[in-house]
Amino acid sequence: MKAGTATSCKQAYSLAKERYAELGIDTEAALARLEGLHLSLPCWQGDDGIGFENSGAAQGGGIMATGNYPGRARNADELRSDYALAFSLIPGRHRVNLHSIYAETKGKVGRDELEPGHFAAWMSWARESRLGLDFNPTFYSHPLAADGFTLSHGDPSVRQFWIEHARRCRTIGEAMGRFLGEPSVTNIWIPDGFKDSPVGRADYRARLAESLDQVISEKKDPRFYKEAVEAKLFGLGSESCVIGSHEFYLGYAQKNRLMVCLDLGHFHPTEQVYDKISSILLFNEEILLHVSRPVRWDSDHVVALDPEVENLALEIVRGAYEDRVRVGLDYFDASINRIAAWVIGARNVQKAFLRAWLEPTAALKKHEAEGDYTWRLATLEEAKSLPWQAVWDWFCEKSAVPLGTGWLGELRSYESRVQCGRK
Ligand code: RNT
Ligand code: ZN
Repeated sequence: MKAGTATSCKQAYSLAKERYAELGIDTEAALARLEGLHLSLPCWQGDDGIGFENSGAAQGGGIMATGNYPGRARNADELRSDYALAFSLIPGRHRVNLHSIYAETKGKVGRDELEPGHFAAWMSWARESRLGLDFNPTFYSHPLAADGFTLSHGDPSVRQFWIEHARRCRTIGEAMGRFLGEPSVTNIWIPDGFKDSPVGRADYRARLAESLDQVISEKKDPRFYKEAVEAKLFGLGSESCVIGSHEFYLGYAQKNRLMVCLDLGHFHPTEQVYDKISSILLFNEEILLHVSRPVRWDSDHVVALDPEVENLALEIVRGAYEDRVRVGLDYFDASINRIAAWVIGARNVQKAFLRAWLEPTAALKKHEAEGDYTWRLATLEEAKSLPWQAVWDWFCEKSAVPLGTGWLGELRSYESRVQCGRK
């Protein structure tokens, strides 16, 4: 960056700092909190969710990236290289969210045979790059998931295969956390469901609960391991009934003290996911988020700085839930540069949180409690045009990350040097 830009960025920040101080808001404290926000970036955004398994099974479970932008990562080295560029363009320290199909196995290894060693290169790289790791068993794009059922399957041998897969993934998730010395989150999402209305939904749900009981029966070390279960409203091919519904997993998680994973695309379009947090956290210790942007349906668009995401951040900050919410991103867009998709989405989530930490929450709560809703509305609306962007720019500047769309230059050069050569 040019020296002049750096100076004006600092000056703009000083003015913003004063402006916020007049409202009793400490911008330095907000920046320190932003520094502590570690986002988990989905590996599936880097390669359209295909993975390295080469099982020959078509993509399944309703998971399909659309778009034909060139430069998809085709192997783990390419994916790590792309990730490295993304992390250099996002301020702060973050996490990599892996699925089991990103194992490096040198030859065919079944999902019911996976071991921590198949993720050794990911683990060493994460440690060297000071990144966290999170993990997911993969219950789709596999011949034994082709009929749309896995842990709730009517055939005990199919169920057993998936139970074994999930058990192994828990061991891998724990090994990742142990290797990095902090808890890694393993998240279970299964596609099981019916295109048309089923008659025996209760049987399927009972089988899912039984399978999960077997999956989680082995105790894991909480210093290195956390786990979540992710519900869904509907999917491609499971439009009429999803076995792992929100009620199913909320109950299961509360009974077994697991986290629920709330994906922004997995609820009715008029439901507000942020409104669920303060209820769930009365009864569960933690929540995992899959921040996504559903356009008309669970479309998994790149996260925008939109009201849904702003309200999510505000709700977490207003409830002082920062230590009880893990923030993952979940989308797969193949119509734009895949690295840019990571950068844009992550920076938007960071901006939403920064804006939330710059809100005069205590004063708002006080006036609200006194019934002064006029003050509340006036202040909330004025807060929207406070100079938060100068604080954001300063955060990027301090983190040696390009301001504004400045990162596009580096991205374009990498795209033509590296990504365009991939066929
Ligand atoms: C699918 C879920 C799930 C996946 C990833 C790839 O609807 O959102 O989280 O997106 O596991
Ligand atoms: Zn998700």
